[in-house]
Amino acid sequence: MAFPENFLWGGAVAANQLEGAYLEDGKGLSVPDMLLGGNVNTPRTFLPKIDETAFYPSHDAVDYYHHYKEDIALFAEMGFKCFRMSINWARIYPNGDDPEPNEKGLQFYDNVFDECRKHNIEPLVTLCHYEIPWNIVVKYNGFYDRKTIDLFLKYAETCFRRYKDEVKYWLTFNEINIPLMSAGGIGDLYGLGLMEKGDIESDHRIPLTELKRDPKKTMEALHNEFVASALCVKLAHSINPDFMIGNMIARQVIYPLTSDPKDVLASQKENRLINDFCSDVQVRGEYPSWAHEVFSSMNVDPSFITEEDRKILKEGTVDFYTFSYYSSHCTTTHKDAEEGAGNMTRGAVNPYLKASAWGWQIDPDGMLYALEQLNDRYPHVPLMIVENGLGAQDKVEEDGSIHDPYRIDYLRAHIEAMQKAVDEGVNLIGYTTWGPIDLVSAGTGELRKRYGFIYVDRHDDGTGDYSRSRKDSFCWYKKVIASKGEDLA
Ligand code: BGP
Repeated sequence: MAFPENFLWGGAVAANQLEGAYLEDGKGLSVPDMLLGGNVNTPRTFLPKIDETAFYPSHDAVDYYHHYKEDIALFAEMGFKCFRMSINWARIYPNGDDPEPNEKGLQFYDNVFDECRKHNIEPLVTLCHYEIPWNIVVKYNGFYDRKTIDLFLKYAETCFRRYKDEVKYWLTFNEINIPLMSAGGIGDLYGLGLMEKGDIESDHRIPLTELKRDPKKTMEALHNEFVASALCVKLAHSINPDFMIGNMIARQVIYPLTSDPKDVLASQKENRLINDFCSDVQVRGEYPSWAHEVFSSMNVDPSFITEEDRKILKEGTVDFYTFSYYSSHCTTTHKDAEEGAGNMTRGAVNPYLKASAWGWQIDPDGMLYALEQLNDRYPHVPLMIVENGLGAQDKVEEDGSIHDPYRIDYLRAHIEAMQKAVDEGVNLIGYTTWGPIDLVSAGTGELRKRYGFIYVDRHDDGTGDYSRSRKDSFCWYKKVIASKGEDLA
C-alpha cells in the first residue's frame, strides 16, 4: 500500500535555529539568543548579558531571514507538501509583555506564508519552539508566573487573527515534555523559560547542565503551560473552527535493558513520565490516574492544580498528536550499564543498535513501536511525525558535491517503518524531517551537526558565505515524495 494521497510530506525547522537577524526589524531577545555553543562533549553555556566578542550560533544562524524565498523555492523543488516552521514570539512581542505587536515581525511571516502559498506548501506553525522572550524569563520567571499564560494567549491570538486564512495547522509548544527529561536545566529554560534568580544574575558562563532547578517550580510551570495550551486550543477554534491544533512531544522509545522485572518496571515508570504524562493531559484532557505518584516521587504538592484548571484542560484537548522521533534508549536498575546520549536525554546503551557520531542510537523499529503504542493509546487521534533525521558531519567535495548516503540510509529505514505502521492502519497524516536545510543544533549549538538536504556554507567559527547547495539526499527525497514514498532506492 502507498501512503495516502494527501499525506503531508515535508521538513521542519525552528525560527531560532534558522532565521538569524536576531535583533533586526524590532525583534527582542529570546532564550536561545542568550546561549553560546557547545559540542558533543561540552554543554552549551549561558551568560546573562550578551558578550559582543563571543560567537552566538543563533544570532545569525543560517540567515534564512534574508534567504527565505530561495529556501522555500528549494523546498518546493523537492516537492514539499508541508513546511513546519515556528514563529519567533520575540519578533511579534519583543519583550513578551508589549502593549502592541511589532508590525515588522508580523510582516516577515506574511511574506513567508505568501511564498508557501505560491508553491502550494501547507505551513504547520509552532507557536513556541523554545523562543520565549528573554524579558519573560527575567521579569516573570517564565511559565512559573500565571501572568505568562495571558501573555502567551495574547501572542497566540495576534497570530491566529493575522494568519487566519494562511495557516490551518498549528502546534502550541514544541516538545512540551522536555522539562521532564534528564536534560538538566536546558529543559526548564527552553521549555518553560524557567531559571533561578542566582543563575540569571550570574557574572560567569554557566553550563546548561549545571543550572539550578527546583522540581516544585518545574511542575507548577509545566502545569501552567498545559493550561496555556488548552486555552489556546479553545481560542483558536473560536477564531477559525477549521484550525487544527496539535501538541508536540519529544517521543522517547524506552526499553528495559534486561529482562530483570525491575528493569521492566523502571522502563514503564520512565515511559509514563516522559511520554504519557504530558500527552495524556493534552490529548485526554486530564492527568493520568498515576500522576499523584509522579508528584510525590518529586516531593511536589500538586495543590496548584485548581478545579477551574481541570475544566480548562478538559475543554482544550488537541485535534492531533505530533512528535519528534530520533532514537531510543534503555533503562536499567543495574549500576554498571554504559550510558549514552539522545535527544535531550540520556539512558543506557542498547547493545543491538548503532549510534550517530553524537551518540544517538539509530532505531527505525523504535519508530514503528512508538507509532503502534500511540495508536493503541489514542486510537481516534491523527498522528504526525514532525521531526526525524540524522545529525551528521558532511564533506564538500572539490567539485562542490556532497555525498550523504548515511542520511539517506537513516531516512529510508524510518520511512519503511512508517509504511509498516500505515499498512497496519495507524492514522498517520504526515512526516516532516528535521532540518531539511542545515541549521543550528538545539542541543549543542553546533553548525557542524547537519541534518539538511540543503547544505549551507556556515561554520562554527563564524565563517561561511551562507550559500546553499543540494546534497545527494536532496534528489533522493524529491523522488521519495514524487513517488508517495514508494521509491526509496
Ligand atoms: C529537537 C528539537 C529541535 C532540534 C532537534 C535535533 O529536540 O525540537 O529543535 O534541534 O531536536 O536536536 P539537535 O539540534 O540537538 O541535534
